[in-house]
Amino acid sequence: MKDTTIAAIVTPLGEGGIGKIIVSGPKASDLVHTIFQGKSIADLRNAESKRLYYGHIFDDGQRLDEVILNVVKKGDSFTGQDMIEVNCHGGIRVLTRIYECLRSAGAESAGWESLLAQSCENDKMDFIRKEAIREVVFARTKLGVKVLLDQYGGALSGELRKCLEIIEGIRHSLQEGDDALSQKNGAFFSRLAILIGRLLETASLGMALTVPHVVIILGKPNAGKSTIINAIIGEERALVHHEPGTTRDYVNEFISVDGIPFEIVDTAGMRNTSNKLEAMGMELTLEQLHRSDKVIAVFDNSRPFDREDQGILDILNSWLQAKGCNNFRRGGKGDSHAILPVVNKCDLPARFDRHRIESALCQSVCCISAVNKDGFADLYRWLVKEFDTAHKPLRPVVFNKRQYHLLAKADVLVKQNKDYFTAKNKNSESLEVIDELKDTFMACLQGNDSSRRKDEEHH
Ligand SMILES: Nc1nc2c(ncn2[C@@H]2O[C@H](COP(=O)(O)OP(=O)(O)OP(=O)(O)O)[C@@H](O)[C@H]2O)c(=O)[nH]1
Ligand SMILES: [Mg+2]
Repeated sequence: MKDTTIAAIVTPLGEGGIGKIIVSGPKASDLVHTIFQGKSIADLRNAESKRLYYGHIFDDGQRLDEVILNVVKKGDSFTGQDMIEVNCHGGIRVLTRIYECLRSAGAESAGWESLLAQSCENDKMDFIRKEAIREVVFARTKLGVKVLLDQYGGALSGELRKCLEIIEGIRHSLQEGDDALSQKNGAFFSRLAILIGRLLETASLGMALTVPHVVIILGKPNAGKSTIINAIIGEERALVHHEPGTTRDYVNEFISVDGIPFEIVDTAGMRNTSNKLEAMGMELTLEQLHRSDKVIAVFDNSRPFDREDQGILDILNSWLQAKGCNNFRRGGKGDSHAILPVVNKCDLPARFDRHRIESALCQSVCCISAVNKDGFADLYRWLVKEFDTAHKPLRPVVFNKRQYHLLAKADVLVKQNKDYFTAKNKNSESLEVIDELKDTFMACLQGNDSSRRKDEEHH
């Protein structure tokens, strides 16, 4: 890839004032030179770094657009290659025509993320910083942007480097072979364990910022699920009707609570039915439930607990069991993060026995009135209670599964080998463990093929 010159459209393809294509690679100037006529420069290959050049792009003698080029030479550019930004007019036609010209001139077409890959390849940034800046583009909340920019700035990478320094310290004292150092090693190991532990604790926040938790609204027909999603979103998004069985298709929207993004899904009510369309809606509900991280289970205060409500409890029970094997997101803090029982229509006289739900789910219910928009503060508090939502500038935060798994692996290695290292007899196996720890941290910092693939799967 080092010899390739790539061209990437870096502004969204659509209508807008300006469009930008970045050409990056050893032949950037040669390539752009063939299609550019500058006002103040005859040969673009003589251009100075970090300067703007005004001119026109030509295709077969035909003027395509007026442009401003930003020329950045290898030593100054973020990709670590010669780079030319072509700033042209916005709009799909203009941008794609210039892009085609660049390709005909010999540039290889690439997505904007390839520029980040080039930057990583040329050691302009480490893999974690690259992951962070890539995620900034997808961030849905201000908090997400702040936390990710901190990681782009090097907060997490810096912490991992600290861990690597500690590991090298342990290696050094092992190689010295001095027994007095075993105490020192113990202290090193404790410090390492603390650093890793702290990082792992940040993962639930970081991962929820990059991959929003899916929250499903589940309940029997007519419990008020669609009224609830409308109240949360603040607009009449889902159809509300007094007849049970109104919602057939599911409705999903993104919301932000204290800076944490959530995808919230309204579903068809669950009950026994002979209506084919309603049954199909319920199939969709189960599919959505399958991919959910959290459930708002809605019960109707104006009606007694019935078989349909029992049906909801049964579904929740199977869902919890199915989720049990993969509940790291909830950090092992129990299931109170996963299900929120909500009793809706609390503006009406109570005919529902809420204690039944409380004893079945071992959790107190949240009473709301969706039509009056009452009681939602508790619901929002529940959504974010597992997260530390205060932004602490420059705090290292783990923000994807790849990083989480590698750090979890390092955590296990440290915990398993702590006593072994502080014992007096050392042998070559100790050094092997040190090497493995180092490899794990390096993989986290620099990425490797298999972990990259895993990371790319989640988008
Ligand atoms: N009094 C009162 N009525 C409510 C409340 N929430 C919803 N309703 C009414 O309950 C009826 C059903 O509301 P929906 O939001 O359509 O219920 P749903 O759970 O989405 O129903 P399905 O889509 O059929 O499963 C409507 O007539 C709503 O106006 C509430 O808090 N208080
Ligand atoms: Mg509905």
